[in-house]
Amino acid sequence: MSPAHFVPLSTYREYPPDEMLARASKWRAELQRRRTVRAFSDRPVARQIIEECLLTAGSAPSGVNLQPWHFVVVSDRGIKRAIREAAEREERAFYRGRAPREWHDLLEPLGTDEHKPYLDAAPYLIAVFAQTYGIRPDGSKVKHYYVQESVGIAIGLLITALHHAGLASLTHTPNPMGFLNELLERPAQERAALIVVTGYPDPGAQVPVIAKKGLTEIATFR
Ligand code: IYR
Repeated sequence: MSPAHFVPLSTYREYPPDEMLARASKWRAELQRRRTVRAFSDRPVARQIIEECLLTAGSAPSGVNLQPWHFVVVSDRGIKRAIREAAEREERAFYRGRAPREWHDLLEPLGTDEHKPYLDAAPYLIAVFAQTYGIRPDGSKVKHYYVQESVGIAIGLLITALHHAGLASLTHTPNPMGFLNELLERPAQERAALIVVTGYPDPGAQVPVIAKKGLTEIATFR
């Protein structure tokens, strides 16, 4: 184990309180424009933009900084098609019976179904894998801590970065997702968390009318 090594915090920036509030409000408005999109254009997007957003995601805090994630960026048409076919197979079973009634009813207003054309239309599918443990160069295992929390935070940063860059995204969760390990050749210690579909929205994209909870519903101040 290497000893702790510290340097001064040089990246922090303080703003006057009124500027802080203005920044917080502006950022809220910016992020409240983000919508989950389910209709994508096939317009290409430069890979470098995705790379920048992935590095943002990779800056997320994680349990003992073990960074228990791996992102597989799929732009290959054949692999996208294979993912679509496998996802639609699972989704068909889900929508035609596997989904409990209650879940089915909740999905109704979102208008989702077993058809996932965006999986081969969008220029990028980013499959996010959570590493339940790591492997040292000598082959021994390293336990990872707070894997789901860490990966969830990284995904949050990823969709924020994509939105900020001007791309639309969809956090897609085919159920179950085991097929992704096989198609994307990921090892057994990795579990697919979800697929982030990203690109330009289809010009005719529509989104469901939904509401977000207000502050008093989501927060308590004591
Ligand atoms: N995986 C399905 C169903 C679905 C589940 C949840 I939770 C959603 O928020 C939306 C959809 C699908 O992608 O259609």
